[in-house]
Amino acid sequence: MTDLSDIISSGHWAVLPPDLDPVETREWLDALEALVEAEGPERATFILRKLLDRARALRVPMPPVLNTPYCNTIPLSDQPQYPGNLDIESRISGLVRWNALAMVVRANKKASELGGHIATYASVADLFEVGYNHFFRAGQNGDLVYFQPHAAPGMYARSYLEGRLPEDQLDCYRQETGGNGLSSYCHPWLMPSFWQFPTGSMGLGPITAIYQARFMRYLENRGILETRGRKVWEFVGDGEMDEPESIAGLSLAAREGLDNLIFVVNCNLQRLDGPVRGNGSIIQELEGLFAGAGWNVIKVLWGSDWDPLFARDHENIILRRLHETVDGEFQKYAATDGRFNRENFFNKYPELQKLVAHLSDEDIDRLKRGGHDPLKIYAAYLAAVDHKGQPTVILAQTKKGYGMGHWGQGRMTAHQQKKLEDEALLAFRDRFALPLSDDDVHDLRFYKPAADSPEMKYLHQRRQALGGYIPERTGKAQALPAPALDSMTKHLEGTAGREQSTTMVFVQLLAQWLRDANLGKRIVPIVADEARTFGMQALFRQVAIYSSVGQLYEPEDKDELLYYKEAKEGQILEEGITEAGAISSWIAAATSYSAHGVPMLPFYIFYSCFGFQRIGDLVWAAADSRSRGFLLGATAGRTTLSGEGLQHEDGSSLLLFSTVPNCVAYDPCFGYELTVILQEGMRRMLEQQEDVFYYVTVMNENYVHPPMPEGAREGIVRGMYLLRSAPPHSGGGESQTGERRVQLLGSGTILREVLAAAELLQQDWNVAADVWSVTSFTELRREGLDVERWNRLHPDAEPRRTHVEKCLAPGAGPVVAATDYMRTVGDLIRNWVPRRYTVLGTDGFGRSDTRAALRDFFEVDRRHVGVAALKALADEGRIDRKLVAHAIEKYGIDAGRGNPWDR
Ligand SMILES: Cc1ncc(C[n+]2csc(CCOP(=O)(O)OP(=O)(O)O)c2C)c(N)n1
Repeated sequence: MTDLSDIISSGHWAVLPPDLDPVETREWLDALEALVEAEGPERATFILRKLLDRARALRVPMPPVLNTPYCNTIPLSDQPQYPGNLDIESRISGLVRWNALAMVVRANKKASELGGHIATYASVADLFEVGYNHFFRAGQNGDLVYFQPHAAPGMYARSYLEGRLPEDQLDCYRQETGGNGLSSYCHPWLMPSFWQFPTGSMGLGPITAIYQARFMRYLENRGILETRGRKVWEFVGDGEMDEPESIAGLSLAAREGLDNLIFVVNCNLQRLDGPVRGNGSIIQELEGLFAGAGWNVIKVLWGSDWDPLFARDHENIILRRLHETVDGEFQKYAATDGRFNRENFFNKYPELQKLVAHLSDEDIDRLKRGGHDPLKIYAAYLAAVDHKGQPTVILAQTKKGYGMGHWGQGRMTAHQQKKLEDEALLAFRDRFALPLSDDDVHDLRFYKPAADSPEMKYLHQRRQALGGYIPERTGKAQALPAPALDSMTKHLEGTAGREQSTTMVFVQLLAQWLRDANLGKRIVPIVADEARTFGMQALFRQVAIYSSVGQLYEPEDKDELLYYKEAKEGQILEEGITEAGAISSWIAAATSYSAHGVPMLPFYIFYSCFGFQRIGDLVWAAADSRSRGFLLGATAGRTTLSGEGLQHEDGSSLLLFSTVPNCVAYDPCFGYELTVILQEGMRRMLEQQEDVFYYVTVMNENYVHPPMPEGAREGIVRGMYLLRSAPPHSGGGESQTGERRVQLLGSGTILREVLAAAELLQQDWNVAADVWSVTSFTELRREGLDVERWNRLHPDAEPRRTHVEKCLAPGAGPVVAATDYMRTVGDLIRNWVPRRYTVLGTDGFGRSDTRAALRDFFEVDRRHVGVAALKALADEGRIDRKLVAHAIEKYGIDAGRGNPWDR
């Protein structure tokens, strides 16, 4: 008999090493069997551990222990009774398959550019159907299912049978602009009462599902919501497991013992272009990966009709043959018929040939892979649901394009297949015994049985038993009152000569809100190992760091007031160095109002450079998910984080965040601006329940903060307000109004340079400068575009004016803007600036130096702002051009040096 461990340890395609002393081997095995029989498996585990320890000490090379044979993890003897009606379920499944296929093919008959996928759902259909009929519990106390994105047609088709989507909507698959469409993939933004979790971008489903499961534990441990018993189901493709994000959270899931998490990997062995691991075995590889990370692994590889073959295979010849077979070859067997399989797979060894001698070629053709057999799937799901202490992954082997015959099944091109001719459709009908006439098939008619048919009754009964229908998304939760602005007066009154950074203002506000009786509990502070960088260590003690096991050690700094405190009910999510993990946590918290009916308010603070630029696709997923919460880009700007250099200094995050339609971005300079912005954000997200989220920059530069000017609130929120009016003319020379006057715009810390430039202009050149604080170029642009569009579409109406125009039109003189970001940021409002407009910014590579040197280098300091203003006045003919040259000389500016972005 072939020894299993030899098969596995020798790789899945290598030849077995010979057994040099079979009698001795037998004795060892007999001893083990006797031990298990007499004293049970726990005792056997103990002995094996002892043996392994001894072997290690004797330097015996260890066999790989993370892989098991290429067969089902759950033996037939442990398989539970199937609780459903297999016959009816199979008919329902066939109908869902048909309607999904018809929907895609109909859309592509209309316009082939619409696209869509058939083969993914065809492979995963049975995995979903068992879930729908027996496991997925609906409602806000139910399970959370992350759907494999390219299987979306199947979810629409099932919802159609369930009466949740009308037929005319099925006919609008991928035709959304008319308002009645079905989105290509799972997009809550586009179908807000249907999809919960956006998974269309590969890899984001797995990582966000893991952090969702962890967040549910957090809610439970903090006493906010009972989540026990609820499961997170994540359906992922085997190709999708290539994504770094897919595997990024695996060890966290195991470390946290997330037995509320079940991954189902649809191992159809193919991705888009071809096999996932043509020359290897993706299932064995994933088994090792998940087991190594500490997961419970259940392999569902072969259907029930393989059971008798395995039972008769006393020589393990099937396994030997399976382990020789690489995935590229398995794919070929999926794409070919029973005869080919017999000749090429089974006839390789006479013993194997004999094992299937009683089967016809058709029987061999029908041998199922485990992921297509409800009995095997059910057994795996039940074991996963019952498993304690670890997350479970189910590796389900399927065929891509299952049931699509030689038009699709196992074909290299299966993924892209979205058009099928009549012949293929008729074969599909026959394959799944669908109650359709040839005409029905030809016309691609959707099929829904009568309401009182056994299928429909069964389908509804099963869903009712599981609490309702999924997917379903809730958009509203209890509104939470935002703390009033007058509870924050400390930060509105300025710092009275004391220097402070906006990061510190934020941390103080956060500490205050954490003590708020209504809101405090709902706040979720999140960091990716940067709390100390942002001066947040006081919060360690105030609200503690969340740890599912509390604190099992005495922290090194226990004697200090603000020691590193971990606690089971801790509030801070200290994610470690994983921006992808931290934003995934943030998404879970920011969508808790929907997924759990419990609004939470996450504040994730990070190095702004490691924000969008690092995890931009997750930000889009957050937006799609209708997240509500705050992202704080700290140490923001190209020149404020002076010493850190090229990969730390951010000059583009505001621009990048502004590309996301429901992200509201601000770049405040002063504490009162930040306070107003955060308060307004809370009001919109918590009270008004608007589906927006905020990106706000905070800086580490210390300076004095003035009190909030009277009436500035509205302008701060809209994006721009007058901060400093030029003092009245002090007499002598020409009039300042009109002639020697400029409008200066600044944001973030560069606003202070702009204010200083106004002083220089006044003192050195007798130029009056009004200074505008621009808290958000991006919001000004949004409003500008909105007004512009309205005017375009209402040519006969009184034209509306943008906030920028309203602010700047009454003033005089050219306009100059400076920010700590690329010039494009200042340029965002160019359309509505009513006069000559010059923009300064920090285009180029970041580098290390002092702030003063960097602002000189990027040409955004007070001197450069002053020179830009003088140049604009000269171009307008309002001052002598020579003054500009004088200024350049006076300020020691080297006009001969190259552009900062070239250096
Ligand atoms: C981030 C990302 N990259 C690429 C794609 C394009 N894409 C869509 S499906 C697919 C192949 C998926 O293969 P697999 O995960 O094995 O799923 P299957 O359809 O085979 O079940 C690819 C590359 C995507 N959706 N997202």
